Amino acid sequence: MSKKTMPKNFLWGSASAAYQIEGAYQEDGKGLSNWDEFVKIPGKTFKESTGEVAVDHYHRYLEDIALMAEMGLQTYRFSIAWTRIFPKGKGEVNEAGVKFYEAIIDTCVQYGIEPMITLYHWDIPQALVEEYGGWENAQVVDDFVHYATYLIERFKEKVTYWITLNEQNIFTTFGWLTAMHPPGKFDEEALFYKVNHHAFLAHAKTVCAFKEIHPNGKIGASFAYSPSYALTSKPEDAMAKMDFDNLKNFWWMDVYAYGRYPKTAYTYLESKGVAPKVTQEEAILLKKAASLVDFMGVNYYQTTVCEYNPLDGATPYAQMNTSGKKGTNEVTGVPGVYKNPANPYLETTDWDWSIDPMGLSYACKEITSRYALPIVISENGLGAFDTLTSENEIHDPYRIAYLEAHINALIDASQAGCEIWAYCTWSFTDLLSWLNGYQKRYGFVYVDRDEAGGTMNRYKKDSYYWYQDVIKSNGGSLT
Ligand code: GCO
Repeated sequence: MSKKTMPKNFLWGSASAAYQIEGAYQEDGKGLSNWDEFVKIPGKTFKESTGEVAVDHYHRYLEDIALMAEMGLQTYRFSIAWTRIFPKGKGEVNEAGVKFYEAIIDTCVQYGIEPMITLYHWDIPQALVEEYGGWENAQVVDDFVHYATYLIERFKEKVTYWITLNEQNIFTTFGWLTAMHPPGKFDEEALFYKVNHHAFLAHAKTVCAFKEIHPNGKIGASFAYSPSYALTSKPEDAMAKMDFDNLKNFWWMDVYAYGRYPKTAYTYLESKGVAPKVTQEEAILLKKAASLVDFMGVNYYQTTVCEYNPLDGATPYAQMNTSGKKGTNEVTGVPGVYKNPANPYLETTDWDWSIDPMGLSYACKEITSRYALPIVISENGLGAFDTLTSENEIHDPYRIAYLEAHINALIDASQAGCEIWAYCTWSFTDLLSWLNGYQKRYGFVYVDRDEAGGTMNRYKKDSYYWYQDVIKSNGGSLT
């Protein structure tokens, strides 16, 4: 048995997102979001699955949080649906929506679970998309800040940890480059960088306002960080890795932590005519927010391999494997810069995501030495097919093995000097996978439902009891 544990105040948690769990998509005054509309387009999601009912958390949150408490969970990260608070994105507050989240927060607090709020997990009010194009228009910045500051004011007494944007790199890549998420645009590179610039400004203004309203609170963004490795020691591959990092990782993390874009990536994008314009006032705002941010939120799932890409046509904006059939991923890359082949040393999930526990340690060390910021692992987990036995049990040794290896890597990073505040697994209950329906399961708690529906009954998986021991022993129970 390992004697290695995490520091005393460390928080063991789990995470979710509103659209993926709540359902009740038109209840109690909720407005429609971009996702409520997008899933209606045939062929966009697995078997046309939607979050209209999701796993019915809206009506079962008491049961779900009681399960968290019984497990001993120390923090619960969840997102707020903007459309429940401001159904049209701005204007009148929908008190029923606020009350729903207040009840979640109060229930967590009563059980001694630290609530952690994500302000934006991809569901922008459709009204703002129709009025001015949503994230494509700079108007979104003030509407977002208005929504965010309303919630910070309202919940500042009860909630310490706040995340501005979840995986800005993913929702913008899928929204404007690969057409897999709303608004479903393909290869709109200039727009992609513009949208990101607006998102950075919304994040930055929120961080600055937060520090005025809630000086003792902690705030950061959650980035989907996929550290990169060079395929070989060929200098061309090393350069491909560096260019990839600047374009695909530091482009976001440098703005959150330093308040500026990486220079060489910016110059390259400028030469292509797609770099975002940055005014002097914006540059000051981004710098100020970077000096105030408390932590780097990291969603960690996998690492990426980089290889030099002569102009031989790797698909710049490849579609992801959404079939759950291994080996169907396309190779992505930017001709002349890099491409991302599979890692010959790593196993993959059924959805072709590489499994790399050491990559989590790598991610933490890179952030610590590059930014000297504390880290919140806001997501990490394994999407897999699970089976409910006739005794209503779920044996998921693969999930336990995955999490155990990743937590061991996290402890290594902590002992190497990284300041890690929390670890949230993805996810607590099974939930809707945006593109993969209900078949791709991440939870400690199995939900009896598939694309056609189900009883919605909850069943504890083997991993539920396993994580309970991990929490109780602060990591000391790991082998
Ligand atoms: C999926 C994804 C998501 C994300 C999460 C990102 O299968 O749909 O894995 O569940 O991990 O929403 O923040």
